[in-house]
Amino acid sequence: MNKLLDSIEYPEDLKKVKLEDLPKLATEIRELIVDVVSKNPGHLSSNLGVVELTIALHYCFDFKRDKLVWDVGHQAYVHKILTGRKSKFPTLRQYKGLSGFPDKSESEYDPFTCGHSGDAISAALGMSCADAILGENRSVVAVVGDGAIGAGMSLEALNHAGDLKKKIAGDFKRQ
Ligand SMILES: Cc1ncc(C[n+]2csc(CCOP(=O)(O)OP(=O)(O)O)c2C)c(N)n1
Repeated sequence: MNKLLDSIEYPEDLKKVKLEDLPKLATEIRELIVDVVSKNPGHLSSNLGVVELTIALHYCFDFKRDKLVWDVGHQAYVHKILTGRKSKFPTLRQYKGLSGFPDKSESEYDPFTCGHSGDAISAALGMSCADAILGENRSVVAVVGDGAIGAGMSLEALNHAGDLKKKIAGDFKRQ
């Protein structure tokens, strides 16, 4: 049977998939992650937990223009698969292969190279402040897990974002 994932390289391909077919696509992405990560160890459950969330984000936003910032970033495998890196996915965390984290040098869809926890909201807020100076009107989304939201930096950044009233969106992942 043909896989939906075979027709998807970039988010513009994803946006052509019918809403009712998205659960099938989520299953195919999970199978790819389990297949690759079982041979080539990396973060498994963190990524299985964000399949639907990542599909929904790329379906609704345009991250060529909008900005998507992951906290820690070890949950970005689905994002990588949907943003032009599916064929390189088997090289994940290998020498000269795909990074296990978002990396600015890897893709225009990675606006922030990360690895530490607690910095996504601050980074997103900084981007939003820069947009205000540049006169850009776009969405900046920070994805923060339940482990990372408790970091002091996350809480400071929430406070800061609330004070500045910038247009950022936080998605708090449930597992
Ligand atoms: C500054 C910093 N401290 C500690 C860590 C170690 N660390 C790795 S993942 C993580 C928390 C992950 O929790 P969550 O964001 O909920 O992700 P998930 O449960 O999906 O793995 C932490 C604290 C880190 N990456 N950066």
